[in-house]
Amino acid sequence: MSQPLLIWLDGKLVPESEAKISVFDHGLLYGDGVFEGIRIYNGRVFRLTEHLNRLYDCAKAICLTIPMTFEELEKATVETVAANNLRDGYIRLVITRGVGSLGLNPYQCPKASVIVIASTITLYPQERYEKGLNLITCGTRRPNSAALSPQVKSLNYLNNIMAKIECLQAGCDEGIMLNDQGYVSECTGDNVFIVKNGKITTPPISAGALDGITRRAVIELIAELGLPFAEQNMTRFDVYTADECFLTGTAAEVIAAVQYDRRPIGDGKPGKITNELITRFKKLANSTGTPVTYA
Ligand code: PXG
Repeated sequence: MSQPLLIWLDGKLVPESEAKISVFDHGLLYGDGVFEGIRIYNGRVFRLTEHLNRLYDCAKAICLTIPMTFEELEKATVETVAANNLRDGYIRLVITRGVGSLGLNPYQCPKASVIVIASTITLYPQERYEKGLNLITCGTRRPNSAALSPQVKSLNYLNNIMAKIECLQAGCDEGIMLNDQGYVSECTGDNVFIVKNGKITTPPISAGALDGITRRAVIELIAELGLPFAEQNMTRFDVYTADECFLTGTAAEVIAAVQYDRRPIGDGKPGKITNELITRFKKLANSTGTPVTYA
């Protein structure tokens, strides 16, 4: 049996069996809160500052005060990783609106709750990292930014979950979500890139894609390689006719997609540029980041 996890909950590390929140927490009642997913590679937290910046921005956008300073939360995150002795793993930061009365009013919730879970995550089977993913087009669309900004990593992921159900019911691994105009936006928890005639393209953030931190890292790697790149609107046709396709995300990392709506992408195998970026991303992830001091 592995050791029970130690969870950071409102200022204390507690065993997972004691890490409980109230049924009156608005995070549960209304999905009112924000979260982050962060990876630990080789004893270092990858792009911690960027993840925390995004978390604080998302909290600000929904008028949620995180009851800890940036530095305190940074310290709590690294301490939780160390307490669980994780060299490689996955951190879930969750900020809930906190306990309040029944009724939407968030101002009835005096204090937000802070949860830090350090554990592991496996998004796709290992075989898929070698052979690539099968994608479909999801009927469920990304929300219009006038309804809810797709930049907010909120605790309300129902539209992504509905899209994921569509993928799984179709016997596929993942799916492309379109925006309300019908342009490709992203996948259910990953950003999407295509390669055509040596040029790499990804939808702009304005297409409803999350400003993914793995996406940013991969864009930096593309620049280092000196490859042609553009953020531009793309349609399903562009993906059908691409030479290569790959997805990026903290949980997914960098992974090839080889089939889309039952059509092979390129020759149906992970492409050369995709494989190069996967190798370079692994190198970057394993050699940079905030070091964790273990006991
Ligand atoms: N798009 C969406 C909608 C996301 O939720 C990404 C893209 C990739 O962003 P990063 O910054 O991670 O490169 C995400 C983040 C999961 C899971 O369990 C997925 C994410 C976060 C947490 C959990 O599938 N994806």
